[in-house]
Amino acid sequence: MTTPALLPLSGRRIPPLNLGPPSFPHHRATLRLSEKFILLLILSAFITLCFGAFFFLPDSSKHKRFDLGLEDVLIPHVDAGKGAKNPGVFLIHGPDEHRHREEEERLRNKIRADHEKALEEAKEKLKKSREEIQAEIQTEKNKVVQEMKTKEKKPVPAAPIPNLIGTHGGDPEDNDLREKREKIKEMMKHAWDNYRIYGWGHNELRPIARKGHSTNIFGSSQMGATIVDALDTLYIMGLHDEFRDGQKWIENNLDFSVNSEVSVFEVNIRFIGGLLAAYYLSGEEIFKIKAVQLAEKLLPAFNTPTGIPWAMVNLKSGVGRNWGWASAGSSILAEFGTLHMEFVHLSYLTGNPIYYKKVMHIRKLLQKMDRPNGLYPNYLNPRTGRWGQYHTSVGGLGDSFYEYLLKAWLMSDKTDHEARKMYDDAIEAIEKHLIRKSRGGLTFIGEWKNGHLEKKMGHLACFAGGMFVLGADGSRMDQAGHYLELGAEIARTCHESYDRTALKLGPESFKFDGAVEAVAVRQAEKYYILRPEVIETYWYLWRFTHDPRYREWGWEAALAIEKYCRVNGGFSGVKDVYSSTPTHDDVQQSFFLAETLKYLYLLFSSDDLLPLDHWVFNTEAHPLPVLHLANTTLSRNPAVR
Ligand code: DMJ
Repeated sequence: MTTPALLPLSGRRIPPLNLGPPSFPHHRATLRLSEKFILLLILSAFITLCFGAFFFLPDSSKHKRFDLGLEDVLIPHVDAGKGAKNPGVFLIHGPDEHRHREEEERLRNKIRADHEKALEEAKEKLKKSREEIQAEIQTEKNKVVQEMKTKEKKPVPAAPIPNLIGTHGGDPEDNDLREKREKIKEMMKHAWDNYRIYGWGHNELRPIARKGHSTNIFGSSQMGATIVDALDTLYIMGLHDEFRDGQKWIENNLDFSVNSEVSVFEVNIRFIGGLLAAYYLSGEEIFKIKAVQLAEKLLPAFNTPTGIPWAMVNLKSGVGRNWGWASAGSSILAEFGTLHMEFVHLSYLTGNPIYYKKVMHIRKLLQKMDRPNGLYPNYLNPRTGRWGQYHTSVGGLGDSFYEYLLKAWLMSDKTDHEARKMYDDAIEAIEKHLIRKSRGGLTFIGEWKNGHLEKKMGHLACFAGGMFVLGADGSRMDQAGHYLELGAEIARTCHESYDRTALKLGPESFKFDGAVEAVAVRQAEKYYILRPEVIETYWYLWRFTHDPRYREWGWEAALAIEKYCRVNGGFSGVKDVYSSTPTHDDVQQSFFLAETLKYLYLLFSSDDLLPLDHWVFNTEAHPLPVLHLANTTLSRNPAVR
């Protein structure tokens, strides 16, 4: 799902990029150089003062040292027997007096020596040039940073790696397919190489301006979203040098202790999903460690009266809040409902049930709520636990919630029956109230708004074709045939939305209104931002039916992307798919590398690459292995994984 925050329409201002070095919470590391210099001067003046004052101290023979058994203290020599007010003051008389005098002298000498040494050191420091002092401070800073990094890399307890089948290969059977697959790989190289040159470390790339790009979903810091999102695609395409390059960047630079407010959903699907997939595919521990570190930073988002997380959380302070545009301060269904897969894997890998508990709590709460017409509204207030506006969609704001119900069941090796039931109930209501056939015979999924069906379908909703076929097996009353058919109809409609444009690329959303069918009407809906959903559906349809039309349609889309979206500095979205002279939006979205190119590559590979009975793709196309366990195991006994 993508919330309007991702869209240029949202009107939200993008926070300025933080181009400075990463900030660390350690106080010493954050002192500025000039402050250090001043402190040093004050310190040396203070030491000089103490040293001078030492010679003006009153005769210390009037003091006696007394061991209280806890620590050494100096006490005044007064006669407690004559009206002493202080019960803590004691007298020492007799033969011990000489010994105490000697001890006192020894201490005095030691203090004098320490002061002299400190003074010498301070003088030495002041002899140094400003540059030398700065260099010393920098070395000290680096040491602190290094120490913190080592501390952060604490290992995560080992969990048995599930059955990983089909992480390599997928060589297609004939030459034509092999060439197509190679072409997709070349497109990936072009996207990656340009990001590597012009946007490295930034979240995304501006391929025309040839510089980094970001949006508010990633907060204000450079978190290398494209690197993390692209890793598993690089891996399965066999681009191992590029993969290692990305890994190194993650090892040395990916830092979550930043004062930055991010989208919990986006960071979960792109970063945690991407890191977990990279971990499972490559076995490199660093990805698991980083995924767990990040997940810990997201947990404060769940501190709401209901346990429904905020949409955004500040990674440093843990303060959460919701999007200003969301109905009545609500959290978004597709955001808080798209955490399950990643969080269950986190509990599995760490043995810590907290992640599992958080997402199961959301599920239980949703189960208890009344649903108008059996439909889930897109908005839920995390303070009151009440629905916001009655708006239901299978596109933006709702989409991946339904996807994750199905995938929770699939990734539990089909044992999470509760999730399957919720999925079946939800799609029955959707079919009844939202899915219609146009006059021209195109099946579409509309949007339900306050009791009214809007005959508009978003590009995002096109993913549902794939979802219906993926969920066909195991459907209620064995309606597998029906759902295969429904998935195929959605694929056809979405293909039509591409075919009816000048560029053969689909608009952001399209209408079914009288004579208008599968065409965008408003100018603001005519853009294509390299989205994957239609190609994703072609791929699922291909896997389940092997009907060659899906490979043909996928190839049409690939050629159109190559022709109209490719620029010298990467790939860009286009502003109007109905205009034969495209204007570029100058953004190479990270999901283009994570999803669009991955689904295309898989479409021209054989089915033994990431087989669907062993892998479940998260909503950002990051493959996670099926876990062979009962879903209750994680909460009841974390030791048994
Ligand atoms: C991706 O980030 C994910 O697929 C998400 O679920 C929906 N939107 C984008 C791509 O369009």
